Amino acid sequence: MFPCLLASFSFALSFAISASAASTKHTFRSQTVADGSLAYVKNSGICETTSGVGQVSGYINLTKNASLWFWFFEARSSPDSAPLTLWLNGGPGCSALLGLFQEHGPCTVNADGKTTRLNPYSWNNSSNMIYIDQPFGAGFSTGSGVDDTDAAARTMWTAFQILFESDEFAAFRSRDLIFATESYGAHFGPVFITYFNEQNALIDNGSLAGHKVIFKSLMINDGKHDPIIQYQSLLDFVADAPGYGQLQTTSTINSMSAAWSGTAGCLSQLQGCYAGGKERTDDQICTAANQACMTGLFYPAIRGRDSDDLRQTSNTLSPFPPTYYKNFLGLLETREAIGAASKFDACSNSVQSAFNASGEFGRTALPPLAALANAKFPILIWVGDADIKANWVGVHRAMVSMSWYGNLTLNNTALTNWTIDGTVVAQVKSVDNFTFSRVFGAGHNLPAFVPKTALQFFTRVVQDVSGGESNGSRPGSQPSGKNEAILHRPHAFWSMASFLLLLMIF
Ligand SMILES: *[C@@H]1O[C@H](CO)[C@@H](O)[C@H](O)[C@H]1NC(C)=O
Ligand SMILES: *[C@@H]1O[C@H](CO)[C@@H](O)[C@H](O)[C@H]1NC(C)=O
Ligand SMILES: *[C@@H]1O[C@H](CO)[C@@H](O)[C@H](O)[C@H]1NC(C)=O
Ligand SMILES: *[C@@H]1O[C@H](CO)[C@@H](O)[C@H](O)[C@H]1NC(C)=O
Ligand SMILES: *[C@@H]1O[C@H](CO)[C@@H](O)[C@H](O)[C@H]1NC(C)=O
Ligand SMILES: *[C@@H]1O[C@H](CO)[C@@H](O)[C@H](O)[C@H]1NC(C)=O
Ligand SMILES: *[C@@H]1O[C@H](CO)[C@@H](O)[C@H](O)[C@H]1NC(C)=O
Ligand SMILES: *[C@@H]1O[C@H](CO)[C@@H](O)[C@H](O)[C@H]1NC(C)=O
Ligand SMILES: *[C@@H]1O[C@H](CO)[C@@H](O)[C@H](O)[C@H]1NC(C)=O
Ligand SMILES: *[C@@H]1O[C@H](CO)[C@@H](O)[C@H](O)[C@H]1NC(C)=O
Ligand SMILES: CC(=O)N[C@H]1CO[C@H](CO)[C@@H](O)[C@@H]1O
Repeated sequence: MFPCLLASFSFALSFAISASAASTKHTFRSQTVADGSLAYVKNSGICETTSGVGQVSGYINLTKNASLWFWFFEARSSPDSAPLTLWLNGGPGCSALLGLFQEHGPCTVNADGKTTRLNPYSWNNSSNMIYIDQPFGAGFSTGSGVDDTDAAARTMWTAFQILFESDEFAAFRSRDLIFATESYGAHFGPVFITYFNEQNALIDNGSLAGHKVIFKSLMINDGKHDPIIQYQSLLDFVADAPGYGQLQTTSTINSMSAAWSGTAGCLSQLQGCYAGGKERTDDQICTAANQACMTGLFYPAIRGRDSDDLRQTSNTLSPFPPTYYKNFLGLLETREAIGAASKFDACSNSVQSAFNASGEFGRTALPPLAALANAKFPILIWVGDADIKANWVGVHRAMVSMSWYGNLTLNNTALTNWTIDGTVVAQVKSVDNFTFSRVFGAGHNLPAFVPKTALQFFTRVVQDVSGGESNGSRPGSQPSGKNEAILHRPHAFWSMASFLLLLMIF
């Protein structure tokens, strides 16, 4: 991987958890982005304590007063060839550190809020990982002023320009990149990748100078893709959540139904919003439409239950996943060690309000996703079966009704059981490079509930982007044998149910 880190490995081991090493601050000043810089620390010894595994944490400064916080972890094996995965949480305005500490990062914070333990199912077992708090104001990030996904995409592009310009991250310019996100990330993922591809094309034809940022794969769990389809699916899901049954009383369901289809109801207001497309003059219509749907459908749908996990009640004193990481990030020692200068805001209300006011909550995120699917861009859409908020019935309906060549085939393809060690953990179906999965026993923050299953899915995506390069020294590589040629052909993985079963028993 990047030479400086490699070179520092021998002593990284010894100073891994020493505070003095963590206080060594590095600065990189961009020559291309005015006021652009990186301010970071290396090998803080926080969270990833596996010896020899490097990390970098700090700020990507885009202007004098606006910075994105990032936390990078090397892959636990083959970091110099493993892909780089970008993880973003949703919200909008929620920190990527939710994903890091609650879902799939190198460590989990213990109940004392002060100590951590290694996560054997960390995604850096298979890939280099970079967690970024965005937009401005989320997590440890500073600044403000981003109120929609288009603006967030431009910011992230600039952030990658600064990262790739630096010696610290230069080695990743040509690396396979994976985009992984959840929930509101259903907006971020498709829009960011589409914008990056447009920028890449401008670089290719000589009209823009910069580093190309080429994502090879997109994975979205529990996505909020489309208000009309997903508010409607709340009705169906609450009436009969597959495998769990009816979630609310019949009278609640009837009132939701009235709120959905009534005059000036959720549906007709959303249709008014959709009719305006992305016109900012319609922002207020979209904001109001979403609010009507929240009141009329969402709140009744989750009454008495945890919106993120139907198996938990709303008044649980200590809901799963726990939030001990907030105490940990509140400690001055932690913040000093990792180079965080600002206060941590797990989910920023001001970002929420800004996006709310921009009307984006009432708008569909499907068109750019459909265009990527139509271009056979590798996509994994996976959903925890116990999530109410972005339930799998609605996400599935969104995927089969969006405009792309595979929608009817996907609809007509049955879900196939996916087994780990003899237990059915998920159901899967694919059309070429597009895969949909319903994951059993998981709520909204999917990997938090089923870390082992999630790592297996993730490792599969990593192998897909790595193509036939997979070999015995790579995490999760397949045993050699007569299936190898097929297994190493990227899109064949998911579409062949019989192989899936076979594969999952490695
Ligand atoms: C970058 O931003 C961080 C956080 O706001 C700040 O602490 C740091 O001084 C900035 N560094 C540079 C070089 O601008
Ligand atoms: C950041 O600084 C710019 C001018 O450099 C100013 O326009 C903007 O309002 C500032 N934003 C914040 C959040 O302070
Ligand atoms: C580069 O491509 C963009 C669109 O992809 C186009 O608008 C622009 O005119 C092209 N520039 C050149 C120099 O070809
Ligand atoms: C969104 O805006 C509406 C209308 O102003 C308001 O009622 C609602 O509380 C806002 N929601 C959020 C999450 O900011
Ligand atoms: C499926 O996608 C096609 C475009 O390929 C579109 O014309 C059609 O309306 C879509 N089907 C549904 C059910 O939405
Ligand atoms: C999708 O499949 C379901 C049955 O599983 C069927 O009722 C529905 O009409 C199909 N939708 C389309 C657009 O073909
Ligand atoms: C899939 O798994 C479920 C749950 O274990 C089981 O009930 C069902 O029979 C399985 N279906 C097939 C085709 O094996
Ligand atoms: C799947 O994606 C890979 C990598 O982008 C591409 O080479 C391949 O052609 C795609 N598969 C299909 C069936 O389009
Ligand atoms: C296996 O992969 C590793 C890391 O990508 C590489 O260093 C090694 O040369 C590969 N071995 C073979 C036999 O291809
Ligand atoms: C982590 O990767 C190693 C190979 O590099 C593999 O043996 C191990 O099974 C992986 N751990 C998990 C939990 O998948
Ligand atoms: C490949 C690799 O580094 N695997 C590690 C996975 O994480 C556990 C710690 O939880 C390590 O013991 C393994 O070595």
